[in-house]
Amino acid sequence: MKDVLDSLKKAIEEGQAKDASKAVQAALDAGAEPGAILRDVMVPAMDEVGRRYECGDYFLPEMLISARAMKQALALLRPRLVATDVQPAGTVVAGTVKGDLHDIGKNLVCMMLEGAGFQVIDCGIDCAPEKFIKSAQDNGATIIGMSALLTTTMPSMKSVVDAVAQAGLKGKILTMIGGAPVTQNYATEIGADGYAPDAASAVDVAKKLMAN
Ligand code: B1M
Repeated sequence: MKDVLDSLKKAIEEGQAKDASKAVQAALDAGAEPGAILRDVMVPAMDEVGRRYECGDYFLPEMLISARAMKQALALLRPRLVATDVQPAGTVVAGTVKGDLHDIGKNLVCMMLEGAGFQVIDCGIDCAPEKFIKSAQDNGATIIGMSALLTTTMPSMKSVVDAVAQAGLKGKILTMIGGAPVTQNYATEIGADGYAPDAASAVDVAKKLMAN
């Protein structure tokens, strides 16, 4: 099993999409738990890609092909992470904020929420405040979940929180934020209702918000 997981990590780091998918399938066939494959192998592989980019070993194209390998491998895990027979726990509109194109973390959060029985409306990437709000209103959502991976796009989260208040929806539509540079302090500072550091805790936070 260790060989398979090592080859999965290497395939994502090196952007070998076919090898990554084969390795995920092999790991699943060998009985590996989908959440553990994700947490212990695939997410650390993307962290390594970020580290290589930061120190100049990788450039944008390498990051892109690693992201493509990650996405294809994730597609194989998706059916195992998303339950189908759970009562709807609430509706969440989720998206990556304006100016930001990173969507792997956001997609994972969507999958985990769906797996926990939430109906998830995915607004995609580069999502403007009006789009978040319109989608929440159109779909009767209780929570807007925002993801940002860039320090430069974090302020877009405040724009959404402010737009919810300006639309007179504060308390009716709750806001929840996450993403690598985002912190609980930042959530408190901008008046977001919730913050989660990872996809698994995003489910706990969404459940807490629904219970309030
Ligand atoms: Co970009 N990028 N990138 N990138 N990229 C980072 C984020 C960076 C940290 C790399 C680095 O320098 N080490 C850096 C940001 C620096 C900063 O702002 N502090 C960076 C940069 C600089 C850039 C560009 C500006 C590069 C350039 O053009 N010169 C550019 C910006 C484009 C834009 O958005 N406008 C850019 C572009 C890209 C690609 C397109 C090539 C690609 C994204 C492809 C895609 O997503 N489809 C990419 C990638 C792949 C990365 C890294 C390597 C990996 C991100 C990732 O997918 N991580 C990243 C380095 C890193 O993060 N280590 C990097 C795996 C994912 C599972 O984790 O998204 O953190 P993450 O999600 C986690 C949690 O954060 C949390 O749960 C998830 C799962 O546990 N979470 C939430 C996320 N959203 C949440 C929402 C919630 C709750 C929890 O509630 C709603």
